[in-house]
Amino acid sequence: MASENNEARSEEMRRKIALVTGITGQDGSYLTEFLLEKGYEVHGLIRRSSNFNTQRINHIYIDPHNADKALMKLHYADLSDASSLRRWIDVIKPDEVYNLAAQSHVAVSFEIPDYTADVVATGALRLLEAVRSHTVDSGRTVKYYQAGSSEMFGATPPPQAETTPFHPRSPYAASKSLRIGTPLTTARPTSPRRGENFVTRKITRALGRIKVGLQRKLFLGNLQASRDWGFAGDYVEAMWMMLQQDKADDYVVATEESHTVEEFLEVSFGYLGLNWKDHVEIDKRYFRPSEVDNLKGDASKAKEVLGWKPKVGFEKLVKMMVDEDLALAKREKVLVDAGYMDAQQQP
Ligand code: G4F
Repeated sequence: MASENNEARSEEMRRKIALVTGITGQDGSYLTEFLLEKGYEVHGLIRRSSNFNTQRINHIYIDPHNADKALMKLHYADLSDASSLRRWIDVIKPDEVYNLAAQSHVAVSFEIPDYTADVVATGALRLLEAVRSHTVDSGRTVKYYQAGSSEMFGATPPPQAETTPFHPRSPYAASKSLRIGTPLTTARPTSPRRGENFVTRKITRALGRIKVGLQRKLFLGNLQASRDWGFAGDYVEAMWMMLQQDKADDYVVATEESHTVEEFLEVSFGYLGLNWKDHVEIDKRYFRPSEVDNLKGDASKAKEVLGWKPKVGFEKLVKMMVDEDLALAKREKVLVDAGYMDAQQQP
């Protein structure tokens, strides 16, 4: 009896272990910071690439030789490789698995639809099967989080809630819409760590460079698309909250405000005292074969059940991104002026 109690106590005191796919991405990096703060040991699966792709997590990386402090550990694996997924789950024995990995660019998914479906849809299935077979063989319980996407709602008019029918408009959205019995979360996170070819970051990155004189023009596509953009740092908290529930379920995570790309331009350029119309040109290449016009989430369930709410609103988010990208452009300018870096050939 005493030893059973001791075992239960040491289980309670043990660090929780999380496995994160897509750890090098925007959401993966914020989630890892959040989980480390909560005292987790975090394992990330990374894809092999000839260039290092760990820029977003370098600031929290501690060399594994420093064993006591290195609580984030990275392993090579791939959502297209089932055996690597099963192997790492057996080795790591996670309490929680967060599947954030994806070929996540909607426009690119029209160019590489097979690959997108393989990683996003079949990849999720492979990971889930690895988790399922691990739990069957080991008798352990593993909680699993699957990142959905507001793109799944596609052409269905807003507001979009958990019961809203899916109407995907791209290979990416169709791949995310594969339902395999897993609860999903649908959100649209952005931040200063957003990839530079998504519209919000493309705008703030160019704006910083325009402000310091490294660029004059910015080429964009459809400015009337409207999106419910929220801060990725807020959204990862909702992911964690979902896995602390006893029952798995679907949640829409959203700010419940929608803004057009044009509004994003107005707020961001206005913040630096510039008029976007002096710099933005429309390039048909950036229009999509089929567009999602208006996304605006209804997050009442996440608010009620999880007690979650966003802390960063639209204007604050835009300004946060502009501040970071202005600082980045200023550093770039110093290097260019000193001859340590080539000025990118921007119009
Ligand atoms: O920034 P976007 O490329 O992101 P999109 O398509 O909304 O998808 C992102 O959010 C989804 C929901 O969370 C994720 F599932 C997905 O993985 C990704 O993270 O485009 C936003 C809107 C689109 O309507 C697009 O047509 O901006 C419009 N847009 C206008 N000009 C542009 C551009 N998009 C990009 N990427 N580049 C442009 O020049």
